[in-house]
Amino acid sequence: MPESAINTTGQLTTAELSFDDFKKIVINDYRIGYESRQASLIGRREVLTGKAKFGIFGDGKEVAQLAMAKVFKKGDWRAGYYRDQTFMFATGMSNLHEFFAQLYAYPDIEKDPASAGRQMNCHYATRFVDADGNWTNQAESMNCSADISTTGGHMPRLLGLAYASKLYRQNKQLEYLNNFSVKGNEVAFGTIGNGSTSEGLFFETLNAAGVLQVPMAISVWDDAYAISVPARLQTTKEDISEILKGFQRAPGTNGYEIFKVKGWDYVALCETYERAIAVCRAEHVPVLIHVIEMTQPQGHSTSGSHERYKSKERLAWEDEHDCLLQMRKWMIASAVATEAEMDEMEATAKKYVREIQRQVWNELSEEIAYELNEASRLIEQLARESQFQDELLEVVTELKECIDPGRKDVVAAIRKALRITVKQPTSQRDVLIGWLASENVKNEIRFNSKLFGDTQYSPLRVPNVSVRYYEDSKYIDGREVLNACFDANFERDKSIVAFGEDVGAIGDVNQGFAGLQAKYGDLRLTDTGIREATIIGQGMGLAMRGLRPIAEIQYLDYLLYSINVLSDDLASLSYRTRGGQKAPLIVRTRGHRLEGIWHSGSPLGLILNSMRGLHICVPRDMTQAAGMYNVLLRGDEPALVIECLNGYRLKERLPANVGEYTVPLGKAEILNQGTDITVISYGSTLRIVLEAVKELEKLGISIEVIDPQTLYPFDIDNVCGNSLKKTSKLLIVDEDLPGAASAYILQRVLEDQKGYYSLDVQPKTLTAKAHRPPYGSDGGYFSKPSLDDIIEAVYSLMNETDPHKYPAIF
Ligand SMILES: Cc1ncc(C[n+]2csc(CCOP(=O)(O)OP(=O)(O)O)c2C)c(N)n1
Ligand SMILES: [Mg+2]
Repeated sequence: MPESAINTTGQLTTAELSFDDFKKIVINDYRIGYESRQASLIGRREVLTGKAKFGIFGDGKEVAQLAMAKVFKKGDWRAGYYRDQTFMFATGMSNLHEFFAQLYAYPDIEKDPASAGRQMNCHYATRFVDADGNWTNQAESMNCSADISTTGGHMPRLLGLAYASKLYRQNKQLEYLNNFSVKGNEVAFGTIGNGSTSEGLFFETLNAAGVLQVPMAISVWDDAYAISVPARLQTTKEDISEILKGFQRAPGTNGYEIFKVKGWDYVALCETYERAIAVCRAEHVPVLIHVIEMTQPQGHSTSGSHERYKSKERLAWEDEHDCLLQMRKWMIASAVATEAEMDEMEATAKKYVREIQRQVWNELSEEIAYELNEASRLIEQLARESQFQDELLEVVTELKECIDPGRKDVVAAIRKALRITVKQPTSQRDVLIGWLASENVKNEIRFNSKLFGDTQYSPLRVPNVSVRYYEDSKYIDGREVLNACFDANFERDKSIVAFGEDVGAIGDVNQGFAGLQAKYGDLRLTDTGIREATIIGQGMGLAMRGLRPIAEIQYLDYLLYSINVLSDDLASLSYRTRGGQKAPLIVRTRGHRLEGIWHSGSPLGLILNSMRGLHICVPRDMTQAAGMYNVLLRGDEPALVIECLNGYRLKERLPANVGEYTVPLGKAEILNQGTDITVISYGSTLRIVLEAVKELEKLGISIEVIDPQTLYPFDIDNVCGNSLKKTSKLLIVDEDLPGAASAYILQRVLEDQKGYYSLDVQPKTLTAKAHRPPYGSDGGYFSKPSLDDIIEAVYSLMNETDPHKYPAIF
């Protein structure tokens, strides 16, 4: 092999490389690969013996990852999947300690910085947000966006990570953000399994990156299987790079550079990655490296054995083409090392990995043993003075007999002891209660914290600024209020960008961004293809790299096409890294009061149930919406803002401080004071509820109308619950399905805010019908809550409490 084939990760230039240096590099590579293999083998055993729950490993994929690591530089990014441990070790973004800590679900960011024990094993992430919420210097580090388990689900994020480099290179106004980019010279590396290229997200990303021409390098690890399903049933022609040939760029066209290389050929892999990444980095051309003939020495995961579905011939072929075996053979044949030297290196590596595995296991076991002993001691003390001594001692015995005990066993034992002694309060029992409370605090941090970043930069901590008007402030179209708000924010903060379908040239279909592309350029306000999932991914990647994106989904109903990215990736990011990563993406869309099955516009139940981890804003008009954008653009947490589609042309007064004033998240507002019934609604239905106020007054009924303004967070100050203390009656008006967003609101008000205790009559929800509304105004009237429905619903609650005063209407 020519020496120049090996990139030296910048330590030496190829010209300087002596054969000895070259040997050292290759031997070091092999050692990393071999240690990684040992980690896979030991990891699987740890699962089979019950110390870990589940194992999925990168065996059979080692050599390609060694080659990929050579061209991965500081400032670069990875968005990949669960096979990449060798790459993570070779780049130094992870190590064996962290590998085992995650396998054992070690709930500690020092031990498992990727997820603090929250993610299954081999789900990688580097931490780029510190404990105070500050960004670390991404240009100075190698960066790994946090993996998710859904295969192919990371591809949209990869697009955004790559797109950030394009903006950093082309938009000179961003040079001040040099903590995030080295002048746009970074590459975003993606990895994906052959089977997962069947996912729509893969193809959507592929096309978008080809259009955008971003420095994105996708490696397809092709082991010819996706669990048991062979390539024949996955991929046309059984060959992903073959069928993607139309993406290959040609003179005068955009497109990709596509490479195909065998996963056991170290030399060819090193050459291929060097060539591929050079063009990707320099020219901002996306590349696809199809790595074929990979294997799975231990099968797919610990869930089953591949002997069930692979033929004897295939298994024999895999044995022979094991990438490390092939690399070893080549090293010996090329005089890089002798067989004896290899044997010795392997024996040392084996021992080394074993030692680390034991060390990590022991550390975790000792922590738990300490807590277990403490709990046992406290329960034993309680037993001494208790009439339930035998039962309590049995709890201790059971606890001590646990094989590989966990924190759940410790806490469960204490809770059981407290149940046993519930009727015998003693001071010792109080000690136990106190100890449990302090353990609960720790366990909450370990297992339940950081759904949101919740740092000093949280949008909930953005200082309040009241809206101001000039005496002669004009009434203008609602969309112009928004437009002025965006204009002021784009002027203030150069890192804000907005993109989506029809967002650029025409300034969105309702003209909120009108004229702004002409003013700020097409790098900041940008049209995209019809590709909702990757619009969100594009925004997520940008937001992770220090930009302030507003990703627009044209209408709320189309949000479904991006819900996997919003739910799996964006909403879980803070939680799954325990605050180690953030993506303050603002998703802008419009909905409500629409007509037509795919334009019905209010699936809030779906949103609330799938996107915990995003703030959900439902402004009733554009003034409120603008105030929310002013908050969100100054905070660092992701949010969805749903504007009222039927509000863009309604007249609103232009605030004097349109880019400054805030509408705080979670602050409900009473829009009409009343005494008889509390009516909670949001978005466009509020206008109808307010119309109903007058009609109801004629009927002698006074309603208190509350707009929560944001559904997450929901009414932090208990405005709704307090209102019920006065009215004792509750109606929720919602144009979502029965039992959807209205059920969420009920839970919040009745349970969290204890509104139940104020009620005189059963609470009521008035919602749309269970089907989607048909097209046409009549269809809307008979499907969504109308003025008449609202009046009658309120009236029937009054009728229920006082039928004499309020006889039934019909
Ligand atoms: C969206 C989604 N569908 C299904 C699964 C279940 N699943 C996990 S791994 C896997 C096979 C993936 O095969 P491939 O992409 O070829 O990667 P490999 O494991 O072979 O490296 C499947 C179906 C999943 N995790 N996510
Ligand atoms: Mg596969």
